Amino acid sequence: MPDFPFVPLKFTHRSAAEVEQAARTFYAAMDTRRSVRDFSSEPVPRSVIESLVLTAGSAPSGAHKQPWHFVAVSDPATKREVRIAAEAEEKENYERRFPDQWKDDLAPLGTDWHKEFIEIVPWLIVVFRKEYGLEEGRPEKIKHYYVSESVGIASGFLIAAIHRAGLVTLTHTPSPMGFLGRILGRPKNERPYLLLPVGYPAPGAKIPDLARKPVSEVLTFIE
Ligand code: IYR
Repeated sequence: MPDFPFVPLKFTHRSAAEVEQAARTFYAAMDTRRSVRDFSSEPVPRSVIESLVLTAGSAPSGAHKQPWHFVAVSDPATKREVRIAAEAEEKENYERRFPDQWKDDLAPLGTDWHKEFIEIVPWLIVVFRKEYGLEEGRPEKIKHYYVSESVGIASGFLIAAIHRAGLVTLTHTPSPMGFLGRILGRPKNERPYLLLPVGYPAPGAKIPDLARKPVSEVLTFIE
């Protein structure tokens, strides 16, 4: 046994039938999740954001380094600053940087450079990846492992938690998003990863009519 402490796993053994049922129920709940671009300004308590981020932070990570940081913004002036900077980048993307192929692929989503939702929504959660760790008053960098994978998984947990709480979000990646580190005053070891507006949908919100791939297309069994 290793020298570090180990504790017993807390685990409830479920029967095959119970596992079957639980897997189906969770799928049914998750399958109703949709990305939303049309938000209401209805407030969401800060305590909810804290619970959502606790769920995100329960994700596995390389060598348990937890290489993430979350910034939750409700301050109107900061949201405004983020919106102005995001729209400036997106305007450049849509008008000059995106190749035609990319714009064609986005057409079914009905997106453009306008991002009013950044100001309307009660909360923005900005996910940062920590390229390496830094400790108060120490110059050395703490090595982090599999940062993309770890932060991607944590973001997946966060999106699932937002959905299960009864709220909606959008995986928004204004690009390039260096402005988020500057506006939010993050240290040099952090890089912005995702911007998640979190709230309720606007009454009558519409979403694109998209279908998910059938399981036969995304799953291969070798038995
Ligand atoms: N970030 C831009 C463009 C965009 C890119 C992809 I890939 C999408 O799936 C959706 C949007 C925007 O938010 O408009």
